[in-house]
Amino acid sequence: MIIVFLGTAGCGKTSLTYTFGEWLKKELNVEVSYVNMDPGVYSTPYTPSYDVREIVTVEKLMEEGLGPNGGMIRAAEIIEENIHVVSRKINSLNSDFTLIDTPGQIELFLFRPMGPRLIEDVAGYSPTVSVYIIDPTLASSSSGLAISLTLPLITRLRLKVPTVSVINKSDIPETSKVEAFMENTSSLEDEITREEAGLITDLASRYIKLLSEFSKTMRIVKTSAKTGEGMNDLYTLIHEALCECGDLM
Ligand SMILES: Nc1nc2c(ncn2[C@@H]2O[C@H](COP(=O)(O)OP(=O)(O)OP(=O)(O)O)[C@@H](O)[C@H]2O)c(=O)[nH]1
Ligand SMILES: [Mg+2]
Repeated sequence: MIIVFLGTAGCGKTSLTYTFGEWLKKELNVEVSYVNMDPGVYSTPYTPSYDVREIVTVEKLMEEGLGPNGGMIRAAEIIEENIHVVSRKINSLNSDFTLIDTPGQIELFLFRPMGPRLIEDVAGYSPTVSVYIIDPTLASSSSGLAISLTLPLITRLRLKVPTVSVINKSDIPETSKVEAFMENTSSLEDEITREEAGLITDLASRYIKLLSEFSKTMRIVKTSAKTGEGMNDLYTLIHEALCECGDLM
């Protein structure tokens, strides 16, 4: 099974990849391979079985004169040119679970061809699910949460694999505000209406309706890569998502 972790910069992709992988090894006694797809990372808490920095690093491109953003974009282009090499290497990993950690800037993986092409290649080979990580620090205002809930839908649309959502950093106080909104979407709608004014109110209200319609079956769990909370729930959620789409029976 392949599990891809993605989310906005600093939401805890690398930490959760590691904490979840170690939990799988300890609790389920299974073999786990880690894959690093972030050409910009300096170090990872796990030892990658495949590391895209074999192909390119942002650091090297910056030494050659590019700035940090130019470096990331060029790195993404180089990875895209080599994407079939990357997917072949990932497909040849022979573990029960392969966990893929993605670049800090979500747009590199999701909005450019890199992520969709890679996932198309690996999902043809193994059951694949993506885990969209919501950062509570970005989701503790009503419009911030609305945006955070849209990104898993966009992820599902772009990667075309089952996508589950988690609120990571459950150990920080912002999480309870996010939870309160999640429990009552009509309060979220009211809050957005209060936050915004005029024409935007209508947009906000329709937007929330759209989100609730598409999120009906979307159960969100809380995790903390720091304390280890919620790993069992995340595992169950991933399993449910794959069973529902028929990839696992
Ligand atoms: N309190 C708390 N902090 C966390 C948690 N998960 C990650 N962090 C912190 O959030 C910061 C970013 O964590 P990373 O795991 O590097 O996040 P990332 O999404 O991989 O970051 P980029 O790849 O740079 O976008 C670090 O300071 C982590 O220690 C968590 O569950 N709780
Ligand atoms: Mg990272």
